[in-house]
Amino acid sequence: MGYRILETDSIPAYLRERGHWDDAGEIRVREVSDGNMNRVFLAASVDGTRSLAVKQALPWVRVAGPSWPMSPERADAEARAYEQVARVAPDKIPAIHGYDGENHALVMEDMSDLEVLRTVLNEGASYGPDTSVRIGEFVAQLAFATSDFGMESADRKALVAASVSPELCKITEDVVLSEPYVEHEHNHWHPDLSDLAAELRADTRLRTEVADLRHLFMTSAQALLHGDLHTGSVMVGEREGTPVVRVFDPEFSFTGPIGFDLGLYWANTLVSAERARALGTLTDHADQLGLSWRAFEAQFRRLWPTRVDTFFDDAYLDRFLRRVWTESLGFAGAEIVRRVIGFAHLTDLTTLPDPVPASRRSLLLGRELIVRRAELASPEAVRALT
Ligand code: SR1
Ligand code: MG
Repeated sequence: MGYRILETDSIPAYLRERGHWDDAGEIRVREVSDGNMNRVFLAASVDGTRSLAVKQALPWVRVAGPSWPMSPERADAEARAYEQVARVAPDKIPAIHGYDGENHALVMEDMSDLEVLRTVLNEGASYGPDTSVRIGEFVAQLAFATSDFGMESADRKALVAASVSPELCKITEDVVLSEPYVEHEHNHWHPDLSDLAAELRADTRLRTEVADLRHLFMTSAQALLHGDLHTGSVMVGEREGTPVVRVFDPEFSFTGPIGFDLGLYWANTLVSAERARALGTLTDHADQLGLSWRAFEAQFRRLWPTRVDTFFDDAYLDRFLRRVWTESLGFAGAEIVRRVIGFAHLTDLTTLPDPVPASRRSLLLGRELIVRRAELASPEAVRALT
C-alpha cells in the first residue's frame, strides 16, 4: 500500500490491520503529539481496559511543517535503538509492540499514566532519589552493550554502519554544535540577552572549543546513543507503589560519543535548577548531575568484568571514564547555550515570569562548562559554578 500519513480516524483500522487489536469494540483515539518531530496517538477501548500508543514519523519536522522536509526513516533509528535497549535495560523504556517500517510507525505501550519529567519539574516537583540514578544506569547499560567493550569487533562495525543517521545528526551538528555561535535564522533570544549572545558569538576561544565538540560528535562512534536525552525524553511516575522511569523518543540515535547522552541530560537538569532557583523552589535539582554520573560510572564499572576484549585493562577504564566525564561537560555546555539563544528553547526558562536572570546564569554556566571542561574534575566542581 505504501507510506500513508495516519490520522485519528484511521488509527483503529490501522491497529486491526497490523494485528494489534483483535476485538471488534469501539477504539477511541486522540492525538497527543508534543515533541518537535512526530505525531503520537493514543488508542483506548471504551472501558479503558486496553490502550496503545502509535507514533508516526512524518516526512517533515512536525513543528515546522512541509517547509522543513525530513525523511520519515528516522523512525527506523528509533526502532533500532529500542531493540538494542530492550536487550539490556527493558525496564527503562516503553514496551514496544511492533514497528511498521513501511509507514514508519511504532506501536507501543501507552504511558499516559506517567508524566514527562520536564512537565513535572516545571510544575514545581523535585527529581526524587531515583530518576537520575536510572538515567545514569540507562546510559551505561546502552553504551557498554553497544561499545567495543560489549560487542565483538565485527558485530560492532555492522552496528555502526546500520546506525548511520545523517539527517538527524546534521540537525544536532547545526542547531547544537554550530548555529548559536554564528549568525543564523534559527537563533533567537530575549532582547535583554543580546549583549551576551553577541559576546558568545565573538568569543573565538569558545568557538574553537565548540568546534572540538562538534568534531567529536561527528567522528567518535563509541556506542549507540539515545541522541536526544533531555528531560522531555523521560517519563516518570509510580506504578503499584514503585517509582517508574522510562526513557523514550530515541529517534536521534546513532553511534556517537557517550558523553553526548550524559551531557544533554545534565544540561537540562542544570537549566531546571536555574528555573527553580529563580522561583525559590530549588530542592534537589543541582544534585542530579552528580547522581547520574555516579550511577553511570558504577554501572559501567559493574559491567567492565564482562568486556569482550580484555586487552582493555583496568587502567584504561579509568582513563576512558575520565574522558567521558570531560566530554559530557562540554556537550552539556553546548546544549545549554543552544537552548537559550539557538533553536528549540526550553519551557523551563521561557515560562518564567522574568526569564532573563535565569537565562543569563544558564548561558554563563554553559560557556564555563565548554571552556573549562578539562579542569572541572568532579560534580562538586561543577556545583561550585552555580
Ligand atoms: C528540528 S528538531 C529540534 C530539536 O528537537 C529535538 O528534540 C532535538 O533536540 C532537536 O535538536
Ligand atoms: Mg524528541
